[in-house]
Amino acid sequence: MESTDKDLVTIEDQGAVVLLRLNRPEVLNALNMPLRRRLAEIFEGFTDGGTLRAVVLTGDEKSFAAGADIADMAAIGTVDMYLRHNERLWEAVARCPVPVIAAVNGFALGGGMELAMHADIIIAGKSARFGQPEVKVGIMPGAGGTQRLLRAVGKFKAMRLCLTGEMIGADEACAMGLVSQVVEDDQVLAEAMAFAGRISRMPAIAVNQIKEVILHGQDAPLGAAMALERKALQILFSTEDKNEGMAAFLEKRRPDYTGR
Ligand code: CO8
Repeated sequence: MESTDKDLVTIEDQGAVVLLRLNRPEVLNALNMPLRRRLAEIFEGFTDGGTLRAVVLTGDEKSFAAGADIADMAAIGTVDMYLRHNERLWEAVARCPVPVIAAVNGFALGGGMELAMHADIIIAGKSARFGQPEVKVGIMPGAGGTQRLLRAVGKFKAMRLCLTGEMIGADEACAMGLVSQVVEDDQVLAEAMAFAGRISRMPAIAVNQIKEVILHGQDAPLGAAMALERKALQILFSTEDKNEGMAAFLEKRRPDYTGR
């Protein structure tokens, strides 16, 4: 049977957690336009307030994603690149209201590393390889590979990776702040799903507020970011889950959260 754009990302809906797998193994999950459009379409469908609590995004055992599809970019010029409005597709992933966990085995390069950096948590296998090799093909990162990376690891590490295009291993990526946790290669998905499961049992509005405040706060001046944090905390004082969480603690029982 002929594959369609729908097959480029497979979806396992497990209720509270949705698992998305990039599915172009023949090119190490290189991100062509149909795949990125499909990913954006899926992420646009994610809203809070329903049953969804976390998203796990993965590739396969050989590659998370080896970057934007070079064959797809080789022949296009500035106007075509502009008219693609790639930023709109990436924005859909960035705006996901619930935590996104990237489960990375193998290569996370170029646009693939940028996609991983759109996630809130990155869990990597020991053999995973990270890099921004765009400079080696005459371009540069364009979906956060300079800016999200800068914020994650600081100027000097970001410069090293972007200017040389060299790949680094998972342990080094973790040490520099690019990865949340390194596990055995065959444990990556299980660990990411377990992590998503843990988050899904937390009070949902608190989880969403934490994500929002960390992401918006990192780009704001400290005073404004602290005010944002304070306001978000104050909002949580009117949730049912705050009452339930504190009551459960005082009554020495497990909380039963409703997400309200
Ligand atoms: N694009 C297209 N095809 C690719 C890509 C890619 N990024 N990566 C791998 N492939 C293909 C190969 O061409 C090959 O296809 P074929 O079998 O038909 O020859 C197949 O995948 C397997 O790859 P290799 O044979 O090269 O496998 P190796 O294990 O020898 O090497 C590497 C693996 C090191 C990952 C190597 O494939 C490689 O260097 N790939 C390119 C990595 C790269 O440069 N990525 C950055 C691309 S540029 C980018 O991401 C720009 C982002 C800009 C922002 C986003 C806006 C769109």
